[in-house]
This record gives sequence, C-alpha cells and structure tokens, in this order.
Amino acid sequence: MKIKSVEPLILHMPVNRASISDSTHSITHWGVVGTMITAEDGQCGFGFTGTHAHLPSDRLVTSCIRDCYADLLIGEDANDIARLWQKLARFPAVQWVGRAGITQLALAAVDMALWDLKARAAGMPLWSLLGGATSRTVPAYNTDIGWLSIPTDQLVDGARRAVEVDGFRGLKIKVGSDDPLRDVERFEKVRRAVGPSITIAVDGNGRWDLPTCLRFSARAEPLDVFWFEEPLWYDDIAGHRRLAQATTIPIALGEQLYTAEAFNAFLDAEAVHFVQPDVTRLGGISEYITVADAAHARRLPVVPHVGDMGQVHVHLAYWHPASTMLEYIPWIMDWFEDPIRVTGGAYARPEKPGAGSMPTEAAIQRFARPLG
Ligand code: 0YR
Ligand code: MG
Repeated sequence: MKIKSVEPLILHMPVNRASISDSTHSITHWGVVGTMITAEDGQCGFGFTGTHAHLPSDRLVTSCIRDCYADLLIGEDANDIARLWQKLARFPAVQWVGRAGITQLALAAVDMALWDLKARAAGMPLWSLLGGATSRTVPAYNTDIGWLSIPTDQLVDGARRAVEVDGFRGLKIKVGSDDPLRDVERFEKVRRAVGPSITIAVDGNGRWDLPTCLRFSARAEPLDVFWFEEPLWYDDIAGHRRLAQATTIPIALGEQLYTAEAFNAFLDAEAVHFVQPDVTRLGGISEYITVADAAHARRLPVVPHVGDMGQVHVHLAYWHPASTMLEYIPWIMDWFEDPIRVTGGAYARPEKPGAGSMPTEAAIQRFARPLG
C-alpha cells in the first residue's frame, strides 16, 4: 500500500454552547487539525490533533505536515507504521527543532492517519486490529457538566441530570479559581446533590501553586475526590510528588506530556496515580501504547485525555487492559463517520473499520479553514 498523497486539513468545529472555560483556557471551537493520507489504490486514512482552534498555531502544525513530513512519507509503504514513526520522529533536522510541541502534534496526526488507513484496509475496527477487546464495557465520565464557566446552580443541576437522567457514574469538575474555597464549595454542593456513590474528579489544568493545592486538598479530602488532575504546572515532577505525599487524593496527569520518557519520570517519582496519555499529543497511537504499557506494568489505571473527543481513544480503551474509563465531552461526534455513542454512562464499542478518526464529507465542506 504505497502512499500517494498527504493532505493537511484544519477544521474548526463549534463546542455545544457559546464558549467554555477551565482555569487556563476559554474556547468557542475545537480544532481538528491533521491530515488525510491516501494510498495508490485509493484507500485513505485520517489523523488529527485536537486544538483550541487558533488558526495561526493550527497552521504551524499543518505546515510541519506539509513541508517536513509529507516528503518523508510519499512513496513509502503505509503498512510500515513503526518504521515510519521512527523515520519521522528521528529525522535529524526536524528533531533538532522538535521532539515536543508542534512537531509532535503533527507526528500524532500522521501516525493516527496511518493506523486509520491500516484498520480500514483490513476491514477491522482499530481495537480489533490491535489484538481484541479486553473490556466488556468502557464507563464514561462526564467532563462537560463541570466547566469553570458554569455558574454553581447550573453546575449542580447539570451534575444531577447527568447522573439521574443520563446514567453517568462518574463526573469531573473544573477547579483553579482565584479562591480555592470557591471550588471546595462547588464540589461540596455537587457531592450533596449526587450522593456518595458517584465518583467525582477535579481538574485544575495546571493553574495553582503547591500551597494552594495543599490548601484545597486538605479541605476537599473528606468529600471523597476521585482524583486531582493537573494540580500543578505540567512539567513540575517534584511538586506533584510532594503533593502526592501530602494528600490521600490520587493525582492524575498526562494530557500535556509529549513523550514516553516524560511519563516515565512521573511514574518513577510516584507523582501520578491515574495515567492520562492522549494520542493527539503523544506522537500518536504508537507512543500511546508505550505509555499505556508502562503504566500497566506498574498496575496503574490508564484514563486517556480526549483531545480527539473520544473518537480514537474509545478503541484504545476497549483494547488496552490498563484502561478503566474514558472522559466524555460531547461536542463534535456528529461530524465523524463513526461517531462515539454513550448511553447509560458507558461508551458503545465501535464496530466500523478504522480508528474512528474520519470526519464526514459534510464536516470538511462546512468547517475547513484555509491552510495559508
Ligand atoms: C478545554 N480535560 C481537559 C479543554 C480539557 C480542557 O480547554 O481542552 O479543559 O482538555 O483538561 O481533561
Ligand atoms: Mg484535564
């Protein structure tokens, strides 16, 4: 299956309300930024990274694909994913300016497109191609009820509805307000509304410092916090270790890490309990597997962050034995050929061939932005 073309694409898809915020980001659209890869026999695959739909930075990713990676891919055998990953990730001139950031996001998109192509050509869903499902079900936890921009009364209503009407058993609430006591109060109200048996995680998106995290944790501990996600700045291994030692609340992180080595550093420091790789940042499905296996070797749970809004991670969650549940943010699934489906608080297992990453023709017509 020789690669004939590598065509980058930027799609900006609206979120399900005017805008949402966590402690560090405010967004109106989700960016689906990646590439179609087409083989000489006409079969194709699509892969992407997830962005905050900022066109100038999205263009850095597509220009890396178009100007650096495309030439390295055209004419190659699309089946050789491991070899091509090495070829791109270790290409000296690109590695000199990359190894993380833009070049890694671009690599993630290429790698995902190759896996999608391979699975589609094989007529198998990705989880099946990878070795079959080890889970009978993948519980979904709801992040979309918990944005920091949602006023407290609506937060409580939304949480109650997610549990009572939609059947979710897991929720996540954004924290990282100027005053951590506000976040303790919001958590307390949600806890009171949904009862003791629902798991509720919190996510700080890296905003607070260690003293603020310690203050929040001491007050939140008795309320049963399932995990504290990205409490501190993303690269602060020592800080996360100290927090992990000081609180009984488990630490979750990984959505901002680019390499297996970065995960290993947190794992070795015992600074993380819930491991959250994301195929859209980590150099794709190939490197995700390395990280998930490293977590599994330590018998730690893997709960991916969904930069793909779950489209691809649902395959990995059904397949990989370390997966325990998957984040749910229902923004963009209607624009994919094989949309994620969550009912009764669990992800349906996808059955169509591919990695779940292919946008519909209508989505491309409607949301494509100029590459520049
Ligand atoms: C919104 N999930 C996250 C979204 C989300 C961010 O900016 O990107 O909150 O990625 O932390 O766990
Ligand atoms: Mg997060």
